[in-house]
Amino acid sequence: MIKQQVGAPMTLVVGLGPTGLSCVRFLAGGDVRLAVIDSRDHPPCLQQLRDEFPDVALFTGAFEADVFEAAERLIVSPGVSLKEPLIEQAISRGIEVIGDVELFLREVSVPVVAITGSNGKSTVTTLLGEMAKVAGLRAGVGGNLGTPVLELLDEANELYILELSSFQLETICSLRATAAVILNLSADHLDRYESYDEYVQAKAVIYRNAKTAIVNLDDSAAMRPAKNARSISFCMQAPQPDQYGICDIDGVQWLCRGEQLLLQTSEIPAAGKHNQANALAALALGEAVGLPMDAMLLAIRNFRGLAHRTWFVAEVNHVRWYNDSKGTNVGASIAALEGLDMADGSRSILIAGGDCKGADFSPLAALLPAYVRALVLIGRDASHIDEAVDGAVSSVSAVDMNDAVRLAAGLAHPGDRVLLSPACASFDMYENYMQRGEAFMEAVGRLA
Ligand code: UMA
Ligand code: ADP
Repeated sequence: MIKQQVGAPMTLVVGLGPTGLSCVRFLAGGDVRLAVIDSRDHPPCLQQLRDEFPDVALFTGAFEADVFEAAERLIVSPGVSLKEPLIEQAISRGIEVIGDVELFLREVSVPVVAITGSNGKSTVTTLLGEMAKVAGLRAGVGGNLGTPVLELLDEANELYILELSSFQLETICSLRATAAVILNLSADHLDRYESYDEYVQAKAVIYRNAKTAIVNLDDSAAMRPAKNARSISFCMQAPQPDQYGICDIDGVQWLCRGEQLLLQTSEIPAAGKHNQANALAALALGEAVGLPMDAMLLAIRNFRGLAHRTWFVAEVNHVRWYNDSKGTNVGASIAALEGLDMADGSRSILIAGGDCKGADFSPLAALLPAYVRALVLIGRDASHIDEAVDGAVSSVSAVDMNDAVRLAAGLAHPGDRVLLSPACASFDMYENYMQRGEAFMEAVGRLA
């Protein structure tokens, strides 16, 4: 535990992960006195702070009341809940409590695209970034995707494309997005929110003051644009004029805008129907910021999707293996199962389980008999899934990923898919979803 003198009033950066460090880098050198606090004993960016800012006061190991009481402003990282008692007390004292995205928004005058939703955020953010690149626009792309927004600041940027989590949306007040979208809504982070409605309310902030709201017509919960905003809609059916959707022409499926046929769905390299929805959302966002259609369509044709998201790994003995380790909530795993379904009688073996974040698995359990031949359970909260499934499909438990892959290989029939889409976070077994996905792909590699 590191403790220093609290001293005179200061701006307190709460959290010393990449976000906290980006805030210190941004604020240091200005006329504010800075301090940093993190409840972890060894926060990830401790050494960088020490090296770059040896004079900034640092408190680690616990949140101490006297440090918060000395603060005249808090910059709170997304991993820290605003319901932390000392943060609640600061809010009731009336001091400013904001996050890194708010600091960023106060600096930026070029258009900002803001992307949230329970699933598909990283995919749509990256795809829109590719569209901008093909169109010759210089865009800063990041946020919850990985690069903290303050690290994107560059006067040469003509556009910012930001993935924003519900946590980040809780600490902003200056967002006036040129285009904003809530891609979809399904339960997540119920270990941090008291109710699903509270989580939805956090997301709804993204449409506030948006110039154009992009609306998913298939997700009634996600349709909450501000009353006066211009909107562009998308859906997975034949669209109305000025909407994006999917048309069936003589058995061939097309992405279209109204009656204008844009691209056959078979030309989209990213696997699964949910990636067709992601392409439609990106097209609508791109239109709202004036990207040319040709550039957007070329980017879709060249975009294979992101690693660990319904990512085709290999075909072994006529069974196709998919890594969807980023399927970390129930909605994502449902989309992956539905999205990969071939409607040809083949089935999926689903590998699921991990850290469940307080999730209710009943919507997934209800769907399993339609898509899943058998379930292979991994991780700490496997029993929660097993209880929800209650024998509706057969399930086996695996001790680790190698065991899960071995069991799944034994259960699959020729023509089936094996899908790692855990519907859970990875932190009980791995450092992150990437490490989990790599472990899966290595185990599949050994099979092959
Ligand atoms: N933590 C503490 N004590 C502290 C501060 C943090 O225990 O004092 C813990 C938190 O509980 C959390 C972890 O440390 O689990 C990281 O928190 P952080 O605020 O330091 O986060 P960063 O490492 O800066 O990363 C954050 C986002 N993380 C979270 O929102 C938890 C990253 O999203 C994001 O890429 C990064 O900022 C840049 O914007 C990750 C994420 O998991 C990918 N996001 C969630 C999701 O996508 O579901 C919302
Ligand atoms: P996020 O950044 O919101 O977590 P990603 O683009 O990383 O979203 O995708 C995470 C997972 O969400 C994917 O692995 C897939 O299972 C699921 N997914 C992707 N796009 C969609 C969508 N449009 N609707 C529902 N689920 C999706």
